[in-house]
This record gives sequence, C-alpha cells and structure tokens, in this order.
Amino acid sequence: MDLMDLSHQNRINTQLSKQKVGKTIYTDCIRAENIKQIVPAITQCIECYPRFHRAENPDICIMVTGIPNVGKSSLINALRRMHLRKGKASRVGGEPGITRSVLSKIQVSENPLIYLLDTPGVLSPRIENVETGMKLALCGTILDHLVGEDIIADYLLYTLNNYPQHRYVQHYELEGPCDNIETLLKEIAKKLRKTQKVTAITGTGKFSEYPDGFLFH
Ligand SMILES: Nc1nc2c(ncn2[C@@H]2O[C@H](COP(=O)(O)OP(=O)(O)OP(=O)(O)O)[C@@H](O)[C@H]2O)c(=O)[nH]1
Ligand SMILES: [Mg+2]
Repeated sequence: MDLMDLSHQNRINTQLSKQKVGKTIYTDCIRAENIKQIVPAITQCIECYPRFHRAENPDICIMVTGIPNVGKSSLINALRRMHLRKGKASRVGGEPGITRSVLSKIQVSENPLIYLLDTPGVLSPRIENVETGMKLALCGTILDHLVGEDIIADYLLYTLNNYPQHRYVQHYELEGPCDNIETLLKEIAKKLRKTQKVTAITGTGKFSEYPDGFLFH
C-alpha cells in the first residue's frame, strides 16, 4: 500500500468483489501497516469452514500465492515478526524468482496455531498483450534482462510523459522533459558519474575515443 495510489481503493475493491474476492487488506510489510488484521481475518474465514471444527490436527496451514516479486515472503516475515517476535524465515529480494520452491511451513501464530507456506511467484503463461507485458516487467515480475533494460526504461519514460508525471526532470536536474530514452540515459549516466571512457578502432586503423566518450553502466 506504500507503493500504490490509495485513491484507487474503491475501484480495486469493486473489481475484486466482482471476482468473488471476499476480503481485501492493504498492507505495508516494511512499516508493518495493517499486518495485524491478517490473522484475525484468516481465522474468521476458516471458522465458517466445517473442517475448522475437526477434533484432530487443529492447526491451520495456509498457502501464500501471487505473482513474482510482489512481497509474499516479506508478508510472511512481517507476520512472524509481529506475532512471534521472530526474525526472517524466508529470503526476500528485489527481483523475481527469489523463492524457488514451495518451502516448509512457517509458523506465524500460536493461538490459533497457523502456519504459512511460501511459494514461488507464478505468472500467467500467456500475457494478453505487449502493453500488459511491459507493465508486468516494470513492476519487476519478469527479470529485466529477459525484456531488455533499455526497452523497460523507454516504456517507463513513455508512461511518465503520457500521464504527465515529470518529477524525473527535477530529480535529475534536467533542462526539461525528454522523450528520447537514449538522450535521457546519457544525461542520467553523466549526472550519476556512471560513465566509462572507451576507445575504438577507426576506419584509418587508429584508436580514437567514441564521439560521446562514454558508455552506460
Ligand atoms: N515498499 C515496499 N516494498 C516491499 C513490500 N513488501 C515487499 N517489498 C519489497 O519487494 C521485494 C520483493 O519482496 P519478496 O518478499 O521477495 O517478494 P516475493 O513475492 O516473495 O518474490 P518471489 O519469491 O521472487 O516470487 C523486496 O525488495 C521487498 O523488500 C512493501 O510492503 N512495501
Ligand atoms: Mg518469495
């Protein structure tokens, strides 16, 4: 929820309820916002289910699923921190594919006894169209190099200019908005000192510097 525009909540809730999603909780795993609502909500859902009242094996095991890099492992770790005051049980990271297999169940609550099962992220094998694919790539659900870092950057610039959302101009102290990703990346590389001098063999067989004199990192 710290990364979303919360003004869209109603629209999202309406869409989800059309898809028969009963309960939605917006969470921030880093500041632990709304995390404490999760165990009571899960308990309430399961209490309505006949198997909850079974005499043996009263523990509950819940599978956490979702697209890659969305924060599934972070959510499990946040729940453990909150309810058991225990540290990380599941590795997290800023790229898709950090969790690679269904892990062993992780206890997140003692009363009721609840375990969560972390799973690798899954994406639909068929992505509807190129634009949806680019959006998913921008959200980090597909490894950058599989799509091409420059192509993702170009789509981001196009989206920002389209909105229009020009905060990047101020952030990188540029002269104004730009719609050429190559020009923009060069500017940013210079500002961040992420440049490297390169030499190339010219038609005359001599070494000379590239006209631009730098490469991107
Ligand atoms: N700002 C913010 N970042 C988050 C939040 N939750 C997770 N992250 C970050 O998102 C990235 C992905 O988190 P993970 O928990 O590894 O995501 P995952 O869904 O388990 O990813 P896979 O195992 O690769 O499918 C990490 O860099 C986290 O630090 C959140 O609530 N807010
Ligand atoms: Mg994970």
